[in-house]
Amino acid sequence: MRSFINRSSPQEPAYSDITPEPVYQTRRDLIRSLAAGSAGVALTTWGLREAHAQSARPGQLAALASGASAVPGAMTMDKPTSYKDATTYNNFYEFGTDKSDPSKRAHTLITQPWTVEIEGLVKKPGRYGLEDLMKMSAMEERIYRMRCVEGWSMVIPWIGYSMAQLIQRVEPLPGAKFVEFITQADPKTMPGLRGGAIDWPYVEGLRMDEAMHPLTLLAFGMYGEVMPKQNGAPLRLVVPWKYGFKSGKSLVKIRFTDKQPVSSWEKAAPQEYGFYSNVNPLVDHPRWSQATERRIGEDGLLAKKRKTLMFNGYEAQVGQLYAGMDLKKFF
Ligand SMILES: Nc1nc2c(c(=O)[nH]1)N[C@H]1C(S)=C(S)[C@@H](COP(=O)(O)O)O[C@H]1N2
Ligand SMILES: [Mo]
Repeated sequence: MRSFINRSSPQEPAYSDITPEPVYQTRRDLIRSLAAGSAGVALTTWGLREAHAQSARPGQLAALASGASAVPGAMTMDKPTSYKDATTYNNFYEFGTDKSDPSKRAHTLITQPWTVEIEGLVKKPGRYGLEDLMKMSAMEERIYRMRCVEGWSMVIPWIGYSMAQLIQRVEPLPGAKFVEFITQADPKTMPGLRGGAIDWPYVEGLRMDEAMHPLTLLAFGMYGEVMPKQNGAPLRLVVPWKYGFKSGKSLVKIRFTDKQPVSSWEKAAPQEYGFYSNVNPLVDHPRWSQATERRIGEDGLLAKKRKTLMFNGYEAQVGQLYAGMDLKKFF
């Protein structure tokens, strides 16, 4: 196995030792709120959340970065997207295909109680409750660039822990080569399920080494509060070097397999969406270029498009996962 797995060994300093007080406080509030069963309840006022987004400017980020996450690449210096944009411009087809649908309709999602079924090639399969999952590892704040296949991007301060922590706990068997992530599909609370754009439930997949990479995050919150429903409450995947759709929301099942999973988008349009879906400015989508992107919040008349970076700017961290692969073939 790769050496980065050792990074999450138990002798790591406690989160409270390496974390500036405000961030530590935020996490404590988050955990307390979730433990009290009030998932979905905003922990701070709208104004404070905006202040959080505003305060994460480069000067202050340096201080934050040294404490919030020890994972290389986990704290981008880019200015976070406003909370408002991040929670009102969403893709969550279970609630409709319009960007504004999830913020209007996802309130019907029921996140309590919530269990995640772990199954397949793993020593410790079973149903894991949300609280148990939350306590499996110390959480930290990560500020990630996110890039949608449609050509827009955001910068989001997530709260969670590396997916590797969960994977190690459930002990995959040697035959497990891939991990499948499955979203809840409840027609009673998810009106978008009537739409036939994709087969439900929403499925995503990663190769085992991708899932184990420390940047791959199991996220329970963002902007210092529990995950808003439209962003994938109560827990979701976040894979910052891949197009946004690889980051499945509202997960209910995690399956370890020996076969490459077929993701929902691949199934719907295999010529447009491959299994890997790494952010790659050199490989165009069949219907548009992937060379540039529009950063949400910078879309004034004078705003220039940004150049999309290889692996969304995480090449130093993840490039070695794809060494020797033809990325035009494995797109
Ligand atoms: N279950 C589910 N997960 C999903 C989607 C979806 O439609 N359903 N959309 C994906 C896409 S295309 C993107 S760009 C991101 C958007 O995440 P955000 O709304 O938190 O920015 O979620 C991804 N995860
Ligand atoms: Mo997307």
